[in-house]
Amino acid sequence: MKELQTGFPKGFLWGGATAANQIEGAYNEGGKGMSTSDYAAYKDPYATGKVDNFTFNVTSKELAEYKENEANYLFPKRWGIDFYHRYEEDIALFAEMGFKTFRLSISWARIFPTGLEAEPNEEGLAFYDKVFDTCAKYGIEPLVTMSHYEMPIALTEKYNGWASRELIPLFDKYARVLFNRYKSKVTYWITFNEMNMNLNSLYTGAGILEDLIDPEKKLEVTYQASHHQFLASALAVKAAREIMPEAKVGCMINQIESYALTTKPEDQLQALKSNQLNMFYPDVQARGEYPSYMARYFADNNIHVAMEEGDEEILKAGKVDYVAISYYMSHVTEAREDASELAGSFDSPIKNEHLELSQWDWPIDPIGLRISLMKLYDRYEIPLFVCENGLGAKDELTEDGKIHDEYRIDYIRKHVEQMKEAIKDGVDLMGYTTWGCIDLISCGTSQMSKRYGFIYVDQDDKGQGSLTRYRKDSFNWYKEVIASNGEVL
Ligand code: BGP
Repeated sequence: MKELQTGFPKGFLWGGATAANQIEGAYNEGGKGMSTSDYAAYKDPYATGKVDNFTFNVTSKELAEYKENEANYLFPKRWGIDFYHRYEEDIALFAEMGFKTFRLSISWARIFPTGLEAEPNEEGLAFYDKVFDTCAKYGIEPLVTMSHYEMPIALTEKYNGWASRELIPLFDKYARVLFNRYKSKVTYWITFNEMNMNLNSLYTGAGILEDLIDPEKKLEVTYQASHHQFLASALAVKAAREIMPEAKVGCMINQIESYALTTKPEDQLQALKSNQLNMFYPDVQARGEYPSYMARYFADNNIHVAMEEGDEEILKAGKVDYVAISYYMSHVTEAREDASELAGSFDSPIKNEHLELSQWDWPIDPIGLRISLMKLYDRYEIPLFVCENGLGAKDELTEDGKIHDEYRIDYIRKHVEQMKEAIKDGVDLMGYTTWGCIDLISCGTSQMSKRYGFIYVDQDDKGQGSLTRYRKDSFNWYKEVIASNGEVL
C-alpha cells in the first residue's frame, strides 16, 4: 500500500500559467501568421449589459467583415500584455515569487505562419528559445502547451480547422519541429488545451466556422474534430517518445464536476452522464481507446465518427503520461432535455445555493477541486497536474501603486488547502500553476479588466495604459506559499 502523504511532495511544481494568444501581443511581428484568436473581436460587455460577453465564436461572415474593416474593431488578443517584448522582466518577476514552473503556450502561427509551409519560421523558433533560456537562468521548468485555443487562420479558411483530417499531418510536422528544437529545454508538454471545450466553442477549440456546417450535424462535427485532435495528440506522444524519451506529455480538460440537483435517481444518473461527457476526453487520451459508454451516446444522437484503419492503434500507442486539468467551478445538473448540452459549459442555468459567485458569476467551489482530483486519480491512476485555477476579479490600483487583493489570496488558499487534502487522500499530484499569474487578456471575454494575476499590468480593456507591472499583495503571499512548499497558507 502507498504510504500516507501529508503535505506537498518534494519537487512539487509550483508556478503560474498563461497562453500565447493572451499575453504575447506582437501579432504581426517576427514573421508570425494570423491566428484564429487574432479575430476574437472585443464586444463591450458594459454596452450589452452582460458581464460574461463571450467572444468565443466567430462566423464566416464575421471573419470576412473583420478582415475587410479591421479598423472598426478592437482585437485585444493581438496586443496581449506585450510579453513578446517584456518576457525578461516578467520571468524575472516569476522567479522572484520562486516559481518552479511556468506554463506557456507556443503559437502555431509563429512557427508555421499558415500551417502549410514546408519549413518553420526561424524567427518564431528563436523567440521561444530566448524565453526558455530565460526560464533556465532562474531554474524554472517550462510547461508547454502546443495548442492553446489558436491556430493559423489559414487552416480555418482552407480546411475549416479540425473538421478536416488534413490537419493531422500538419500538426505532426509542427510537433516534431518543436520537439527537435526544444528537447534539451522543455521536459513537460501538453498537447491541446482543454479539449472538452470543443463541446462549447468549435471556433476557439478547433478553428471551425460553425455557420459553414450543417446545424443538424453540429455534434457529429464536434466529435469528428475531436477524433482528429485525439489522433494528432497521440501522434505527438509517439513523436515525443522517439525524439525525447525523458519528456512527459499530458492531455488536458477543463474539469467541471457536475453535481446532481437532488437525490432523485434520475438526477444522479444525469450527473454521472454529464461527467462522462467531459471525462470522455481524458478517457481516450489516458486509456488509449474510446470508452464503451460513448457507443450509446453516439447512437442516440445519430453521430457517426469516421475512423480509418490504424486509428485505434495510434490511440493505443499515444497514451499520455499525466492528466492536466484546469479547475474553476462545479456545476449542478438534473434530468432535463438539454442536460447533455450543458456538460462542460461555463454557463449553467442551475445555481448551487451553497456556493458564492465570482464577479463574473462563476461558482467558487474549492471542495469540488478535491472531489475532481480524487475521481480522476481513481479512474486513471497516473499523475495529475492542476495547470489552471484562479479568480478573475476587478482590481484597484491605489495611488501608491498597491493592489490589495485579499479576495484572490482567499480563493487560492482554499484551493491549495483542498489539493493538500487530495494528496492525503492518495492523489499523485505533480504541480499547480495558477491561471494568469500575470494579468492578461481574458480568453472568454477578451477583457483586460478580468484580472487573475499576482502581477498587475497597467492596461485597460481598450488597450490603453503604460503596461507597467506592479506586485499585488497576493504576489508576496504566493512567494511564501512556494517557499514553504504549501505549509504557510
Ligand atoms: C480557460 C482557458 C484559459 C483562460 C481561463 C479563464 O478555459 O484555458 O485560456 O483564459 O479559462 O477564462 P477567462 O479568461 O474567460 O476568464
